[in-house]
Amino acid sequence: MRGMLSPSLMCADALNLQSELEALDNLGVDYIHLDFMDNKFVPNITLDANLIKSVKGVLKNMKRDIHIMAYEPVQYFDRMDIGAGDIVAVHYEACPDLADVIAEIRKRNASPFIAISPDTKPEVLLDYLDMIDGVLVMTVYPGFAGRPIVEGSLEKLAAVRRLIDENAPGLLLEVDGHVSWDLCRQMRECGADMFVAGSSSLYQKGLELEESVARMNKLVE
Ligand code: S6P
Ligand code: MG
Repeated sequence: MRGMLSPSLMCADALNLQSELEALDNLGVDYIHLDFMDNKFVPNITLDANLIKSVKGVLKNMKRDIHIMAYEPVQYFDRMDIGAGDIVAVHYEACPDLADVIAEIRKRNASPFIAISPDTKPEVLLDYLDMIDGVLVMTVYPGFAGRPIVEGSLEKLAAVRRLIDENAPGLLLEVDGHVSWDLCRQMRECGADMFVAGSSSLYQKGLELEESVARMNKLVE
């Protein structure tokens, strides 16, 4: 499978979100990465649930890739209008009732992913692999853009890929955090399928979106 981009909307120009979304959609980008935070699981707030819902009305081909960094995520699902075509990643560390949360995502015909923070071991995924469609590996500590990659993240990405291939082949592997121009090819070689592009690549100042999307597609192809 070719590598797919998921540009992070929290890194785009906040005053021009609609035109940013339309531009990405017209360039054939597969996903738009939508970060939701509750200021509890992580010490920050970014995109709000109503905005995440509104994004749906603008997209033609691009799909929503919703990354929920919050406790008790189910309470937000209706407000985000989660449904068919959406990826919804919820954090292992935030959900003691993970199997129930995954079932709620399935009930809405969306695709459940489990997100794991840098300090969480890949083996925790084993109990859930048959319930999900993918894994999101955080290679920075969640909460903010522009953070440095956590040491050992490439090895961890490769370990998650092996775990998937041995136990549930076909699941998607998404990498989120410092997916830079320098690192994205190595992340691809470690087995990532989806690449969250933020301030380390597509949203660096002064770059032209069309050229940057083409460049990144080439690096992760
Ligand atoms: C961070 C969030 C991420 C960021 C992304 C930004 O908590 O989940 O999706 O938006 O990491 O990219 P970068 O290149 O600035 O790390
Ligand atoms: Mg994210």
